[in-house]
Amino acid sequence: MKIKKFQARSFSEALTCIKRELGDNALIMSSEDKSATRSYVEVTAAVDYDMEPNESGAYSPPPSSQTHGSDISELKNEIRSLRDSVEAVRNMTCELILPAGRKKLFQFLRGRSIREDFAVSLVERAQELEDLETAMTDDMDCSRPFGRGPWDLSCRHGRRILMLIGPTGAGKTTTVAKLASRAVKEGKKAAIIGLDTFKVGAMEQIRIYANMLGVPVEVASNAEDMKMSIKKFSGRDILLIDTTGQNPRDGEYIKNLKDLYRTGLPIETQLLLSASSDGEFLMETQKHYSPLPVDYIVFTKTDEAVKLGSIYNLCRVYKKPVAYITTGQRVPGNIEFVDNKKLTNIILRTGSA
Ligand SMILES: Nc1nc2c(ncn2[C@@H]2O[C@H](COP(=O)(O)OP(=O)(O)OP(=O)(O)O)[C@@H](O)[C@H]2O)c(=O)[nH]1
Ligand SMILES: [Mg+2]
Repeated sequence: MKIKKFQARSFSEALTCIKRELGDNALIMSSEDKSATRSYVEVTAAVDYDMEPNESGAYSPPPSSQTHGSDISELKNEIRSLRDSVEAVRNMTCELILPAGRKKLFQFLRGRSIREDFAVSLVERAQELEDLETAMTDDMDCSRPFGRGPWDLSCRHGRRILMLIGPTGAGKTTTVAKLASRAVKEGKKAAIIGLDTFKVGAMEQIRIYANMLGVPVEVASNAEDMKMSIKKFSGRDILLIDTTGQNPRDGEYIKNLKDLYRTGLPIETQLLLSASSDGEFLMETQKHYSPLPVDYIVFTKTDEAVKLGSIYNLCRVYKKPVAYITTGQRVPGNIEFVDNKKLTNIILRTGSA
């Protein structure tokens, strides 16, 4: 076990240093507020040598063993329960460093799966629930890049080409249909381009939606095809491009997506992430998509999520504006264009009491 003392101006700053140096698995052993005499805080943290981050920031996996079928699922359950225990201990130790009166707010935020260092920094800025709302609202960004909203279909600035990317099953095709239906309702001329040639049946899915909405559809299998389809739809107000969902860890997949931008077309990219996914998966996933020029994040399946703190966590880490959220399977419908305040309220009201 490696034990180290950290001094910083605030507890959240100390936590950031601890995470950077010892990694996410570090445990806080003690803390002392020396601000009265020396204007700093002192926190002692420890990490097991096996859990120290390696050079790439990831943790070394334990040596592999001969495990199969039910053994693996048993192991997974055990790991999950261990992770819960570590989380509980970590929360307790974090609470220790907080000034009295802020612990309840901290627990409230953790009950919404707000990351512990973010929760500490929030309760340092907020005394009451209302202050918390304000602080979180300030941290969110549902703003409007390009001087227009994600759903300004007035097309004053010319036509829009929106491309939806994201991991498998995030809800890209369904959301393309929702957006197309909204465009049609607003009297706009929409068209769909399906780049989804990877999955069997994927094109049928988008064609069914397009027929249902009376919107033309083209299928493209590469960047050149896509360019031609975009040219073909030059008279349309809004083009919606549905892409193949694949494992974001697959470098070839990210490279193929990158090629699409070489066309030089003004494509706005929305990264769709399922709010019901594991927080760790979301953080990891956004890293894999970061080489791409993502303009907005979209959180889908917010209706299925038990907690929505990962939306806040991701907004703080990724610093991309949220375009909208989706709230169910229904097409049309089940899509909400939220502002910072509304999104904060949704996050705060979803979770344990
Ligand atoms: N509960 C819920 N389900 C959703 C939402 N959006 C999409 N789904 C469902 O999620 C499943 C996958 O949706 P798709 O639109 O096919 O996802 P995709 O990202 O296109 O998937 P791939 O093309 O395979 O990568 C479908 O069953 C959708 O009905 C949502 O907001 N809430
Ligand atoms: Mg799809």
